[in-house]
Amino acid sequence: MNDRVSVYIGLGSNLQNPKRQVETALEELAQLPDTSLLDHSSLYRSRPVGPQDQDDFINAVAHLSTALAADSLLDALQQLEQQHHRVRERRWGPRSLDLDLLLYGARTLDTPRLKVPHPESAKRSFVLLPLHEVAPTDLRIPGLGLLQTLVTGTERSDIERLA
Ligand code: A4P
Ligand code: MG
Repeated sequence: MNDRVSVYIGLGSNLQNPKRQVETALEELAQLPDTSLLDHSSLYRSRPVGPQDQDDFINAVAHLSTALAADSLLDALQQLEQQHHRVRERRWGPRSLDLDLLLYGARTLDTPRLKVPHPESAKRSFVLLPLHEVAPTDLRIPGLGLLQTLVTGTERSDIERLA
């Protein structure tokens, strides 16, 4: 058995009952092989980053411990995404769940399939705020700096934590 690695997954949905999508995905992450769900953040409602003609997102971050290699974990995340993409009433419907591998231990990965830390992390309050809820206060994001510092500078007007 490989050593276990501490990983953080960003969850996002803005389609087909987004809250339910995220809550179900958290349960599914807990079932991944050789993996435990250690903790997860609250759910957040956030204004879309990117095209504005779409609904608000529900976002959250999960903290896992896993023995899966990073590419196997990405395979598993993409499988879960596909399960959530099934849109019965509309062919080629848009995606209903996004799972981003934010951090894989303290490692930096840069392959065509996998960039870790997720490159947009530092700019996105919908990543930083839920991550801050579940990560140790001294967490350092490789190449980007201390989470605490990034959180202090983040824009909060477009995001709200749900009860
Ligand atoms: N990939 C590379 N690195 C990673 C990684 N660390 N984790 C590759 C996951 N995937 C990674 O992803 C495209 C490819 O990225 C994958 O095949 C994988 O090999 P995708 O999820 O299929 O495509 P995407 O999500 O449309 O693109 P992208 O660039 O991942 O978009 P983002 O960055 O995920 O942004 N606004 C709010 N408020 N909340 C959101 O959650 N999300 C997005 C999507 C835009 N605006 C948002 C939100
Ligand atoms: Mg993505």
